[in-house]
Amino acid sequence: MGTERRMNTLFSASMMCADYAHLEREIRELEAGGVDAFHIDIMDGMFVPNFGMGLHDLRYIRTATKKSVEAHLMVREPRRHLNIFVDCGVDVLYVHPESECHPSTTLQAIIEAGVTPGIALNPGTSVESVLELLHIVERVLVMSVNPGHAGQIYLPYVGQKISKLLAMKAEYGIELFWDGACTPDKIKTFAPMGVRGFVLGTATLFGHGRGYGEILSELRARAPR
Ligand code: S6P
Ligand code: MG
Repeated sequence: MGTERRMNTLFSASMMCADYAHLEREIRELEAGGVDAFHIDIMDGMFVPNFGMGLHDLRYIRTATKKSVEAHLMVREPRRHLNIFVDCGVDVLYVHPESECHPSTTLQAIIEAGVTPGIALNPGTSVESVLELLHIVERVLVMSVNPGHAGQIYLPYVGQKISKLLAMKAEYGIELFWDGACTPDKIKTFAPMGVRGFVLGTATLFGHGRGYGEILSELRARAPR
């Protein structure tokens, strides 16, 4: 890892945590604060026990920003609905391998649609169980909380999986992203080790009574630029 080119760290805003009374203002302030991407959590109440953001939210955010928009699909059989998300103009699609009988077919469809393919790994999903998929994805989103809710506590055993993936990322040509309970101390530790990006929710970005620019500047000061 020491010899590889250092890449700037990417920060995504988990829009499920935004203030919906002022969504446009939130988007403007996040952009002005220097956020790199907007993270949209889509849930179906089946794959995870919750309902996240809706298509109206996604379409609005897509039209309101030129920054990258990533959809994290926590739904059963996402291949059935891929066209909807592709038509929304998302830049990145994350799917959970366990949500499909044939996740490689789904990932291939994402690639053919011209969208960046990613897999999201639940805390209980091993690297070994998705090894073949690492050949075809560009991104791996490691979840350090069980999927479905913001504001959860970091599950420490996920750190071993991150370390394992960091050691494999050059061989497979993948970039690692982290979703769930991303605190400043985790970012400070793992960004220099090679985790490319972090999804920021309540742990760091939202609801702290501080400007997004101030928070993001502090994070960037601790991460590769
Ligand atoms: C969880 C979802 C995440 C959360 C994010 C919230 O199912 O995929 O993207 O929205 O983790 O961040 P935090 O800091 O509240 O855990
Ligand atoms: Mg997410």
